Amino acid sequence: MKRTIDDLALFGGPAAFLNTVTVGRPSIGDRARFESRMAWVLNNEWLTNSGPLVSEFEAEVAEVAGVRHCVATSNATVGLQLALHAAGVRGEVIMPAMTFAATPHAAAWIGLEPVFCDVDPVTGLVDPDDVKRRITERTGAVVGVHLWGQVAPVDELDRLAHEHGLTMIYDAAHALGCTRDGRRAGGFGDAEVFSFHATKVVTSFEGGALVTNDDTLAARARSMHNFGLGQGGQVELMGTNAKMSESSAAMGLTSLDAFPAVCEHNRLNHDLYAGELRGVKGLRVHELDGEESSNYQYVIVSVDGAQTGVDRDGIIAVLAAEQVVAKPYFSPPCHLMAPYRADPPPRIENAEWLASQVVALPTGPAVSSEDIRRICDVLRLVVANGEQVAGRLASATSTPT
Ligand code: T4K
Repeated sequence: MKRTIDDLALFGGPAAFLNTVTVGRPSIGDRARFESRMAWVLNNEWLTNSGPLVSEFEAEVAEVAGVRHCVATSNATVGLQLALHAAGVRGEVIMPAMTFAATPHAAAWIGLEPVFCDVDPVTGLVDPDDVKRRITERTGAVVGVHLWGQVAPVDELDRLAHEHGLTMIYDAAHALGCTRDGRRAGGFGDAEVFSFHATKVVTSFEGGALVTNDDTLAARARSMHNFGLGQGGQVELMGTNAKMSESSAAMGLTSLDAFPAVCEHNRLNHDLYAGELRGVKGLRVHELDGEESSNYQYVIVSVDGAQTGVDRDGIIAVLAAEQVVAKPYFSPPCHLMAPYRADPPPRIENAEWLASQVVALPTGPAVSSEDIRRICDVLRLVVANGEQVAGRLASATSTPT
């Protein structure tokens, strides 16, 4: 255990971990089961284009989400494009500034115009009142984001979209298995899109899924994700190639098998972090509503630099030296990213404030209780000596090499 800041790896001590502990380690599930599924795929010689494992994966995701339709995609970014395109959206798309770049990219890449709105300062979820303020005659859709395993205020957003005749899509990349008022993410708005990227709670290597209860939208999306081909094999719609492969579905099914156990492991990890960091001045573990279900795939901590003495980026640097990869999900907010930054940029206050403070700490099946205790030991030591650590960090970065 480290006793003084000289023991920190950044200042010459041994690293707390021999092997990197990181945010985003994949939940691959039972490896033997994956290998047998892959052997089956190879024997079957059907690798993509709506194969049997993709169909099975779609049925399982639809069941988890409690929806009628699921179209598996190659990733969530194209899934969002597919949703917006299949719904015929034009013009501006309102979305929170506090999200991953994929949300605005998906819209901008197909010629739509992202318009960023603010979020709730506590939950980080999209603020429906600010969405309302930003609706113009050019608005075509709203994209709500279910951030960090919490479901956005869907009733307010769905109502707003309905009143203004807008398409309502949810970026549900973080929200498989999560609920709002006991209702699972999946059936809200016109469509929702999950991510099954390597770093997500269920992974298919790369992958996503558009889910909906809208029969027409589902049929259009299914055709469009396969070049716009119709039942008869003729091109009927303008489409793209957004298909999931059989190998991805083999991984997705195996990862899904482990999903309940992984959620439980993540919940225990989250609670352990909260307990270990309770009372540490300036560090706050983001709480999730205990009445709702969550996959707990991110453990988010807010760092109030005025209290800790060392800011969020300093803490990330200290942890990195200890072989702990923590990530600032999501910083900067999207309206300050190069492709979207106006001159001068608008102020989107809550999103900016949150983005300057938040850091995601390692969790997932590869992260044990012992790992978490060791990470929290480092954090407590850093905060107890915040100004000294910040001073030494500053002189280390200003020393010419
Ligand atoms: N909407 C939202 C709100 C999202 O958060 C995302 C994706 C999307 C939409 C789009 O979904 P996809 O189109 O990707 O399906 C990662 C992911 O690439 C991205 O999918 C994810 N959100 C975002 C939050 O995180 P990076 O740049 O932080 O990834 P990277 O490569 O730095 O990985 C993070 C850590 O994960 C690494 O330090 C180590 C670990 N890792 C990563 C990979 C890829 C592994 O252990 N194994 C791996 O294979 O963006």
